[in-house]
Amino acid sequence: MLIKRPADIRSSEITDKKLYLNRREFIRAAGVTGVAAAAGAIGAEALVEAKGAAHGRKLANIKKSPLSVSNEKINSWEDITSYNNYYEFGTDKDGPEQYARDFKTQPWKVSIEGECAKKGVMDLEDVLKGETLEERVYRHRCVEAWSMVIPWAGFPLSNLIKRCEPTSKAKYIEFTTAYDQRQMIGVRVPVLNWPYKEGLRMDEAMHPLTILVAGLYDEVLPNQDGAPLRLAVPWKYGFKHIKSIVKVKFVEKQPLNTWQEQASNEYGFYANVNPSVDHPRWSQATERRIGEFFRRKTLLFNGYGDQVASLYAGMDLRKNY
Ligand SMILES: Nc1nc2c(c(=O)[nH]1)N[C@H]1C(S)=C(S)[C@@H](COP(=O)(O)O)O[C@H]1N2
Ligand SMILES: [Mo]
Repeated sequence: MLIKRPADIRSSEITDKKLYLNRREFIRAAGVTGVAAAAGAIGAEALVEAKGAAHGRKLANIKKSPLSVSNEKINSWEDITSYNNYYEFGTDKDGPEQYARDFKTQPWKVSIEGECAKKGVMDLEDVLKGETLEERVYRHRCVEAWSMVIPWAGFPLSNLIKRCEPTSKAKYIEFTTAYDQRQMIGVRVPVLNWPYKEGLRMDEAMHPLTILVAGLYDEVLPNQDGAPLRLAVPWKYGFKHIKSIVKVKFVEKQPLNTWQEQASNEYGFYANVNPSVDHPRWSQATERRIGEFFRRKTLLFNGYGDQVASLYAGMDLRKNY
């Protein structure tokens, strides 16, 4: 059964009304075929069981991280794998679960480019080689004002950065998501300027809280959550957490990220969670934790201020949103 939480259908939570296609329009525009399309076209979502991802391969030897948040209830596997933003697989929250199911994440290559000594194409296995995956329970705060608590399995992005040996000109990193018209039905619709891109300043990228994620709970990362490799930067809004990364490029100038390119008055480069800087079309003061009824107050830097506020000392966070 598909669980429709009443607040999920509030139009203010839909990312952008201009961009939003309803299910029927999306199915038509993307030319989706098969059972999912049949179910979608007649609005009978129940035909496609939305139970969250099937359980995948178990990951061994995951160590617990002291950087996890404690004393907060972790969202269920079902919540985390059935309520997703991943526009390459459609703009509905329950779309990625269906449409990303057969996305091929093996073999997978990550291209290392730009201002670094070790340029080249790495196999995913080499990216992961020598890394111990840690369970990092992180708060996730989407710009659409919902949130979750997610037990990622990942390793510090700084480890990969060091292996790439960035030059002194490397001030930022630009990440790029896979783009595959054949497998990603969402990219057939020009809702965003594909491929999806994101960026971090080098000190943000090197911060111990910034991780590359390869698992969820103690299992391989499900496709709808960005398999096989996605970013988690817990003090920033969800859109910074780029999925299915195929390119890491060291650059001198601040790169443009996809949402900023889409609407720069609404989405900035920094995108630090900030309850006092509203999105132009809605308040950012509170959030709805998936699975809870009452809204809760959003915390500055998503509650990670002690660890990250110093990165932005002296910066005007109203201008640098
Ligand atoms: N490539 C890509 N990455 C993406 C997105 C996307 O549409 N495409 N959506 C972002 C947004 S807005 C959020 S909130 C998170 C959601 O991650 P989750 O589905 O694993 O919870 O992924 C982010 N990463
Ligand atoms: Mo988001």
